[in-house]
Amino acid sequence: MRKTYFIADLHLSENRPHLTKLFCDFMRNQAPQAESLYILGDLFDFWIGDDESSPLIEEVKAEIKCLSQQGVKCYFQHGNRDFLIGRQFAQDCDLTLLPTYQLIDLYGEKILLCHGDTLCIDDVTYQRYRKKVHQKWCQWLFLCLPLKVRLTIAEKIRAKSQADKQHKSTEIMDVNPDFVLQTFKQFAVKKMIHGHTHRQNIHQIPPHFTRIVLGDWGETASILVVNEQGQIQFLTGNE
Ligand code: LP5
Ligand code: MN
Repeated sequence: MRKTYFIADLHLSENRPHLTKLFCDFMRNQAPQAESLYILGDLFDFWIGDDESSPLIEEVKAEIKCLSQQGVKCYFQHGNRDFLIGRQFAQDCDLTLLPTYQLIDLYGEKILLCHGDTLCIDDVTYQRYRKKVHQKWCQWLFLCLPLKVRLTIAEKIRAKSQADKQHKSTEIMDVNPDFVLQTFKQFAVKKMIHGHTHRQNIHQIPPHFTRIVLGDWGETASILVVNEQGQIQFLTGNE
């Protein structure tokens, strides 16, 4: 049966090699059964430019390229940690980059895809920061800096973010329900899939909306499967 996989928030890094193993296992054993794979952001723990290379980065690129070559169409939407993934990375592994909001036709059903951070509008300090780092000139300037300097800046941002998060409530760091409703209406859809909040769930929202939240990867993988009959299932990678 035809099916499509969705994943997000793997946060791959050299510090957590078991995540890379989970990813490689998924890409080799499960992903080839799908017709498309959507990665909805935060594949990497952070990304400071396509010119960075490491054994982890090369391994991930090779896995995606190998999957693409098997005929599985691979798509990527930026997360708040890897929004600097660019055309070079995508080209290196035959990945199609998607905009912040993407509508897809999934077996006859219109679905909205996004990372999820843009739905968290109550997190005012984050949204203010996001607006700044999404400015083209700011990104261009950052990418002109030597890798070592970029890494230092990224570490500073990560530390500040960690510190700030201690003072934010879980509600503030979740999606804003009114804004979610507004987004459903704006895109004229009844179903959306996103990640970011790490709160894997399927929310039925009256009168007829469905918000599917992808889980993050940790002890196990978190994979959403939708088949051609519209059946939805979460897998952990151990199936
Ligand atoms: O990802 P998570 O869940 O930990 O936190 C997010 C929000 N934090 C972030 C920051 C990322 O974690 C780290 C990104 C590293 C990017 C590397 C490249 C950067 C280049 C930029 C140049 C163009 O996204 C967090 C949310 C949380 O999700 C829940 O939604 O709350 O947001 C914050 O905590 C943001 C802070 O409130 C504000 C941060 C201001 C940082 C300013 C740093 C200044 C230092 C500059 C040094 C030169
Ligand atoms: Mn995120």
